[in-house]
Amino acid sequence: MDLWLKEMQLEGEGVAMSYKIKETLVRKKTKYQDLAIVDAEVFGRMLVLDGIVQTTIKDEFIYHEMITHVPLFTHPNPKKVLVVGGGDGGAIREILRHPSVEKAVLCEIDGDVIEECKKYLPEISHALDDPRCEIFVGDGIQYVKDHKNEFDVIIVDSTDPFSIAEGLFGGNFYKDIYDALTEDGLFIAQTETPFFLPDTVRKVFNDAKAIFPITKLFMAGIPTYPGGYWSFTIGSKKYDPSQVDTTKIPDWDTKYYTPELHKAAFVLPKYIKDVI
Ligand code: AG3
Repeated sequence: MDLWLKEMQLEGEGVAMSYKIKETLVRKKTKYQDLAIVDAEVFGRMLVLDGIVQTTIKDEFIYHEMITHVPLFTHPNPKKVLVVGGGDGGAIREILRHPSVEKAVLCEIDGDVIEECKKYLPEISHALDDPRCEIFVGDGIQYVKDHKNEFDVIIVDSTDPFSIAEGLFGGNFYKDIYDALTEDGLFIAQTETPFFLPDTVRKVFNDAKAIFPITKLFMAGIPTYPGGYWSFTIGSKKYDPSQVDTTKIPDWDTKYYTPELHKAAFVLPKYIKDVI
């Protein structure tokens, strides 16, 4: 019997994506959500929260490289970085490749995500054990409110804007993020699919724009996310992420990010320019 995971990519609106599954490694109800780690035929092990694929062994490099290296190579000397969400540890792994980073704090609301990813997705989560990584299990909104003028870069690696992640999208949270950043800091958030959710992308972008002097959106192609083409929004106090000096960025052993692509990712198709 074949086992398939069917993700409703657009709840109630008739779009789904299916993956043939070889094995279910863990499935449980945590305090906050339904958590599964499964082994899929094509994408390898994947983390699934409330039925939504969050990250997979095969394509995680795209999301994690872009959500970290774009902001961290925009800031000239990022020392202290905060990740809100991101309990799988993929963003932390990429952040800690930056030699200037002294401390990377992970604030994840669901401790079970961290524990299960440590157990079943070590390729993604291994940097969570690095001494420069500090883990805080708790509410990101409260954590950001409690820390002022402290982080050079804040990365919002959240689930979709429903349920526990709803408060991580929008003006109130971005205002607290602004205050938690140092005077030349910047933040980045994963901001969904402009193709399927134009209103969400528009609102989030404009909320950030009302608070940050420089606000930019870039795109990356991610096969397991709805529409296959995903947006990220950066709000920055001083440095323009789309105007980096690419000659100053080292050519690392990455699989998606390159200095050239850093700039190119901000060149948007017309329908997306029209969304924001
Ligand atoms: N964070 C989830 C991105 C949103 C995915 N949404 C979706 N597939 N509908 C990724 C976690 C990786 N650290």
